[in-house]
Amino acid sequence: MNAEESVELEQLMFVEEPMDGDDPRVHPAWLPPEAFRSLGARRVLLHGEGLLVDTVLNEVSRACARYGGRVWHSPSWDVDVDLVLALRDAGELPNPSVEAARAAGEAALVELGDGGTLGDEGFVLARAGDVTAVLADAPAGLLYGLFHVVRLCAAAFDPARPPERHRPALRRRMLNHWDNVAVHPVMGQVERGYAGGSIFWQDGRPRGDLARVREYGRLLASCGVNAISVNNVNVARTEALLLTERLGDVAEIADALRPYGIRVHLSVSFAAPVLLGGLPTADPLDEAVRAWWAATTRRVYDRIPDFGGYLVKADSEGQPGPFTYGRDHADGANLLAEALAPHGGVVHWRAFVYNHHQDWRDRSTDRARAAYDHFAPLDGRFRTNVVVQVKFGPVDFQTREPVSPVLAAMPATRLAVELQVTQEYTGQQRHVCHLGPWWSEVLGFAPWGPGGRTIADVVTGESAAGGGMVAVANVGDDLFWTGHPLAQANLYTFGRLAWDPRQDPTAILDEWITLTFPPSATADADLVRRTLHEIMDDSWRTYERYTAPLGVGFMVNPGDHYGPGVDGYEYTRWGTYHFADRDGVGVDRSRASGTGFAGQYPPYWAQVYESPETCPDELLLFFHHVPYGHVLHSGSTVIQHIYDTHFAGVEEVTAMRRKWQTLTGMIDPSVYERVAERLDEQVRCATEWRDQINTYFFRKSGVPDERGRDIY
Ligand code: GCV
Repeated sequence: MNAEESVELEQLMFVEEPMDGDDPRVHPAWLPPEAFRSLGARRVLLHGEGLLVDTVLNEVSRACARYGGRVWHSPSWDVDVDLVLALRDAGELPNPSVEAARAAGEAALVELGDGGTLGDEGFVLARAGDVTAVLADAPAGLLYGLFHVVRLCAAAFDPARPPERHRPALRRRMLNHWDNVAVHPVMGQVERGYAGGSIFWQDGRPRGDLARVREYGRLLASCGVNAISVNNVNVARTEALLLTERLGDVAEIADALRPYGIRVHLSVSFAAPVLLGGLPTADPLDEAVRAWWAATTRRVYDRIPDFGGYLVKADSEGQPGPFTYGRDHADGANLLAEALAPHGGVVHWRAFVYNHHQDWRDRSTDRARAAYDHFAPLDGRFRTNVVVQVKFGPVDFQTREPVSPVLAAMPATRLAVELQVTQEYTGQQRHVCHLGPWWSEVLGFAPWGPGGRTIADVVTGESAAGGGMVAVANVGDDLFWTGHPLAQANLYTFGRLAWDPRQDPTAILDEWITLTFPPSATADADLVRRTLHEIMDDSWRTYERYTAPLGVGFMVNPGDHYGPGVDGYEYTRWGTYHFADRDGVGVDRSRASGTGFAGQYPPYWAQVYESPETCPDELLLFFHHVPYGHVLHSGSTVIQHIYDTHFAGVEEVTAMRRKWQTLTGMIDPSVYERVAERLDEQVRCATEWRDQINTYFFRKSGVPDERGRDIY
């Protein structure tokens, strides 16, 4: 590709009119102008009023201006159109063929049953004659319907397309930003952030680039996210002030995101009544504390009427909480829920509570047990506007963990599952690690046994009254939003799975590829699609292969959590041990001889996990301490499995890099270069993982590799 061609390709892929912030050009992620080509070439009628309808109008107008289509926004127009986007209660349309499409949508709704309602966010898409109709009960439904049309491209206008109704399975689809307002001396501007600074905050102040925040809202709405918290769950002094004197900064973000249907939530400090209110206590049962929260919350709603609610990390890793006052977490959560209830707000109360001052010599304490031990006994005591937010695994976002038993232990509580889009333990956006398959596995897990209700069912709840899905965000002020351009797919996938947790992650990835690398902007669309699937589809399992084996977890460098550090946490206070010795490795969490964690599951899995004979291979070392010669279900021994997977993992990463090289000249050169550079690092780091893990276990066990490969 010559320089001129490369400039042309770049122009195609980047937002042409830069946002009005500092950054002259920001990668458009999965919404490049080209993704709107099919829509933008059509005649579109928009019917309805409201803030989000205006957003739809802007989107359609922008697309039509670029690709030669036309848009009308008025019921009085008697025009022939290809697409009508209409609110159902917005009155009849004068044009007979448009009205026919609308009637087809109404008929489809009746046929699809369920009382013909679409709710706040649903929509129906139907065809009649040459017209496609998208109908919704509320403006947000039209916005989601619009992005559905964008995803479908030409297929949205296929005369044979049958009617379809879409409603989100989960009411709240939320991202948590671990962004600090003031730069933290150790964690920086964004805790566990791998994409530069925060898009909201910089050096103790708002970043002031609301254009970028708006663009972020647009990206999130297009994949279905409808809530975000804007500051770290570790709330320090400056961040605590967002609740009171710096509330205006939060209101500005809320204003920027509102047109995309995204509500803003705030992480608050449980000690706020003391820190900010000057009270002598933050005891949840103290009357003055209750009054302080009620008054403070009222002021929040005066300023931000659609404020979402509070997010709280309490009694965990140094954050204050109800334990200080001899109260439990239901007392703590209910205090805030009571203040939020009159305004329709919700408190997300995290179940990530454990003792982070453990002694590695003492095997009676098991960090994996902690969330269940603290929370399961409280089931039924939380107010209805409390969502208990549970990390998907019992320890901490590892590449492989069993699903948290808390998610099966609190039937009378609204539960949300918390995922980690930011790749703290999964390659820190330097490694390709597409997490969709992992999240799907978690969501599809049936804690009461195969064929029973799944985690997706739990978080959906009856009539979508469950707690929803939450994830820690992975974006920053980086040109590509996520550092690694392919990590954008994790953010997109989270949104789409939160909309419908039963979707196939490979199909979601395919959507992302089509949007991000539109066929019309690529020299060889099939090659690009195929290559991206080959690189990304199985990349989480590849990452698992070259890092910590068989579910043992945490063999990372302490502090930054990047790269191999087999004994990095072995003698620390954090409770994350592997207990490798000359005879074997793994943590005995059985009831019979171990910590008893296996017994926290309902009977089916409690029994499966209890014995090394029945425990699935991939979790063996999470649940059992076994000899290196233990034979897995795969037929391999533990030690040979360690060697084989680590050699295979590096080979796979090397192959990924080779495959990526076949895309030279096919895609935007800046994306190509950024990914190429990161793949070099992934190969380097995976090699380091392989050699350190293999050498460590060879030295411990003395067992040679059956295939005589290099171990140092
Ligand atoms: C925000 C892990 C991370 C911490 C994080 C914590 C949490 O321990 O390493 O940085 O703190 O999880 O989820 O609260």
